[in-house]
Amino acid sequence: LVSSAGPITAAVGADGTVELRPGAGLARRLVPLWLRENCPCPECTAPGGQRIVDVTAFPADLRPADVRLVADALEIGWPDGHTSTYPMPGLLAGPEPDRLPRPEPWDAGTALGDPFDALDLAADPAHLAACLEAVHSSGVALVRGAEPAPGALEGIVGLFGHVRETNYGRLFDVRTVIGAENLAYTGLGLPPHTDNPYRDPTPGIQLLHCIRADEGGGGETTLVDGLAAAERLRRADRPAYDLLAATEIGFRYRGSGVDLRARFPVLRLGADGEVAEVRWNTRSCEPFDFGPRLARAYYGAYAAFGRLLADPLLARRLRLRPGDVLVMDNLRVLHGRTRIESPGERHLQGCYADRDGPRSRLRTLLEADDEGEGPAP
Ligand code: OGA
Ligand code: NM2
Ligand code: ZN
Ligand code: ZN
Repeated sequence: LVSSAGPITAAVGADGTVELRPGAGLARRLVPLWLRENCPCPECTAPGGQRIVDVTAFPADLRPADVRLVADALEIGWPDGHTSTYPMPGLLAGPEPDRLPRPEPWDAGTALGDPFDALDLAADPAHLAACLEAVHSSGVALVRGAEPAPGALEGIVGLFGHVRETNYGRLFDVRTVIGAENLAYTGLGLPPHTDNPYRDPTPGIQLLHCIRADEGGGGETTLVDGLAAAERLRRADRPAYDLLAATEIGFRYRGSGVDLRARFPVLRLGADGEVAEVRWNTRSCEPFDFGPRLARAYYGAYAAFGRLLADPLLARRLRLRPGDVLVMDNLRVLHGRTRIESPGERHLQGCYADRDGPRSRLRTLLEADDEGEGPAP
C-alpha cells in the first residue's frame, strides 16, 4: 500500500502496475503504459480529448517513479519528470460504455412502433432521438409526412448523416424505365435483399422515399430482419450458420462505366461473435468459386438461410404512400418489393448513407438530453 485518500487505496506492484481499491466495489489494475498514455494533462491531451502523446514512444518497461493519492486524484511522477494527475473516482469507473440501445431482433409478430413525423424530426430533438433509436435497435424506421417531391430526401438524411454518392447518383430514382441497367428499374418484384453488397464499404444505411405510388400499382414493400433470421439459423442449423460466417463470396455489379467487386461472407461476425453485418443479394453474387465438397455444403447453408428470409413469419409488409420515407440499416434489414403493375405510376427516390452518422447523432442527442439542453446547432 502506498497511499490512501478517504476510502480509496492505491498499491503499486513490482512491475509498476497500480491497483486502485475503492472502499466497496471492484479494484482496478492499471499498467504503467496505460496510465502514461492516458494522462489527462494539457501537454498530453488536447481540450477536445484527442491525445497528443504517442504511447509507442515510451519504453515498454516504463514504471512510475512516484505514486500518491491526494484528496480527489491519483498523482503519478514519471522518471522523466512529467507529472500526471487523474481525477478520482473517474479513474475507477473504467471505460465509458456506449449508450446506444441494444439491437432487438423482430419478426412478423413484433409490434410496430408508431411512424415518425418528418416535420417533428426537424423540429424536436427528442423525436429525432426516438427515430434514431428505432433505426439502431430494430434496423428500420418509417417516417411520414415528407414532401412527396424529388430532392426532399436530402432534408431527411441531412438530419443525421451524409449522402453516400455512388454511380447511381446522390439520390437515385426507382421507377420502371425502358432499357433499365439495374433490375431495380424494371417492374420485377425484388425478393428481400441488401443493396450494393458489391461495394466496399457497403452502404450501412439506405433511405427510400415514396414520391408517387398509384393504387393498384403493386410494389408493396417487404422487410425482413436479417439479424432475426441469422439467429434462427444459428439455433436450427449451427454448421450452416458457421459456414455462412466463415466463407467469403464475391459480389459484382457491372454497369455503364463501373465494374464493382467485393468479397464478404453472408454473415459477418464482430469480435464479440455477434452478427455485425448481413449481406444477401442473390442477383449480385458472383458464381461461387468453391470445389465440389464446399459447393455442396455451401449451397445447403445458403438455401437454408434463403428459406428463412422468405418465411412469411419473419416478414413485415407495408405499402409506402407518397411522403413516406423508410430509413433502413442496409447491413441488417433486407428490403424487397412485390412486382410493379401497370397502369399506374410508381416513383421512389433513394439514397445511401453510412451507419456512423445516425449513431453519432444519437449519442450527441442523448448527451444533450442529459445536460438538459438542446443539441449544438
Ligand atoms: C431497390 C429496391 C424497392 C422498391 O431499388 O433496390 O429495393 O420498393 N427497391 O422499389
Ligand atoms: N439501385 C436502386 O444493390 C442493388 O443493385 C440494388 C440499387 C439501383 C440503386 C439496386
Ligand atoms: Zn501529461
Ligand atoms: Zn434494394
